[in-house]
Amino acid sequence: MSTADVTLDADVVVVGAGMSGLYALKVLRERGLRAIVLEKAPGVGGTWYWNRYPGARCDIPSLEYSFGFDPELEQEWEWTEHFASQPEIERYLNHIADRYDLRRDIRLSCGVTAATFDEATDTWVFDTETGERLRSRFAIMATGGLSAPNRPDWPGMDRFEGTIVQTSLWPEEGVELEGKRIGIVGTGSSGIQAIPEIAKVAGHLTVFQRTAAFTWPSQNQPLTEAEQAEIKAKYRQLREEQYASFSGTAGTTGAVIFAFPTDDRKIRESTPEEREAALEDLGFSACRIWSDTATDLDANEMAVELFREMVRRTVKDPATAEALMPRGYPLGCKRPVLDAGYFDTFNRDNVSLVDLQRDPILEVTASGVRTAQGLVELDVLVLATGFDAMTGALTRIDVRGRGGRLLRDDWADGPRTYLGIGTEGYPNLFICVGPGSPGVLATYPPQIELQVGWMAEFVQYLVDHGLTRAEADREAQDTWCDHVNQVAEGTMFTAASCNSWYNGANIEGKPRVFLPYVGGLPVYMEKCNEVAAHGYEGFVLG
Ligand code: N01
Repeated sequence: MSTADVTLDADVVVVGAGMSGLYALKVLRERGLRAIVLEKAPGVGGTWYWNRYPGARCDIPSLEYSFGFDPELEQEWEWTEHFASQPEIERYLNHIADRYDLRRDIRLSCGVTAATFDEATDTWVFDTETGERLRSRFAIMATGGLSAPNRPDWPGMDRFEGTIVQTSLWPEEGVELEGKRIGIVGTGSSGIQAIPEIAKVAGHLTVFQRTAAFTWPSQNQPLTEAEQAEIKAKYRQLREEQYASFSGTAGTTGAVIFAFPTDDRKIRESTPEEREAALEDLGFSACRIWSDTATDLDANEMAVELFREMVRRTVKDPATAEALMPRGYPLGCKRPVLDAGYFDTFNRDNVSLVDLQRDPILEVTASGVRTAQGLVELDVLVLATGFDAMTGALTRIDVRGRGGRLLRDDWADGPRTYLGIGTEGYPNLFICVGPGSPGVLATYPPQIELQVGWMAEFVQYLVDHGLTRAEADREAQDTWCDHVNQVAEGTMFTAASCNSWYNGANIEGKPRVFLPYVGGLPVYMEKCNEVAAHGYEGFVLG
């Protein structure tokens, strides 16, 4: 079959109907390209479909965690809080699906199991859970950075007679929590958001903590009409600030007092009185104002001590407070967490903490979780144990490229990408917010508009030029990967003591590779635009 004769279901199959997938469909369609979205979930929204656990909410101000592509949409949509809750964001994404008539090209409950590149025709063939098979010229993998759940495998899990539920797969019909004996494992963003909410309804809540976290009070508030109107009046300016900002965030609408260094105050040169004054003024944020903590581990440890002091002052039981104090890794190596009364929750009579570093989980039994110190009887076990981040959603699909090579094998020692978008050996396949792009380090909606917009333009360029194949060049890919590593070097992200999902350390056996591009969104897009301006330099076109 010649490449011209092949019958295509679409020019582009987009895998995933989260923010990236919805936006991809919209922009591809506007360019006259036929796109079909395949989505595993029965609803749109991606992460905001699956993560509907109590307390789920975004940690980016709502007026910024939203799309800027249509001023009318921006003006008509009303956010009710500074930090939007999961139901509100899910409603927003459903609104987008309806407002732009996207649903007719989205197939729900249609998870992709395999994607195979057919070299004879330069097309991708997709196999789905429904048995449906689709063929397209291009593949856009909008599979998400934090969408492949990490499920621990303790002995006896299948024997548990209660309910086991993951925060990242929370059922639409909810989970009966009222008055129950509940255990929760995991104290990252998901666990820290869920714990105060679950504690309010649980008979008893046991928190199983492996690593104490850094978390700051979000100080979330309802968004007043006046506040919202003020932002909306200057929305264009705000968006431009977002696109030009390192992290895609202008920081103008947050209720949180997120202190960052404003001058050159060094904690190493500070007096105890100055540090105490910072604690009194800024509370948990007192550790964040110093200019020397990002690169100097001793300075960092002094700042961590301020954080620990706040835990000591907040949590009444000294042993619990001690266990909740982060140790052994630097401030700034993990994604900061925002909470609503997290540490105060441990002052409740119905909440207790198990420090897994002293008292590890041995097994799950029919009636609960057994640690070295005994059995904790439970009705519900909640797993807030995170994700196989940035690569898991792709490597869990059988993605086969040229010569039948398997992406999962090619990435066994860590992902290799060009610009986080293309990967050598897999022509015509483009990855959204992938490893080697700012991904999880930059606010998704503005980043998606820029990156997915760039992809759509690339696809159109290929179609307009009658090109049927575009593949990342090996050398360009190597140079990009070296650059990604180089930029991360020397930051707290790559400190030897930093075990995080940013570097794969949270998943047993996953190679330790720092995954996102830490050079910032504007520098990244400048590079992408330069590549485009030079005829998509670094991609082999044919
Ligand atoms: O996942 P995590 P998350 N036994 O990996 C523990 C975004 N997000 O879902 O630190 C015992 O951060 C693990 O322990 P340790 C946000 O970007 C955003 O909470 O590996 N414990 C850790 O405590 C965030 O960073 C929002 O030692 C085990 C926890 O589980 C990212 O998603 C809300 C274990 C996992 O924490 C991931 O957050 C939610 C085991 N076998 C998520 N395995 C907002 O917008 C894992 N753990 C606010």
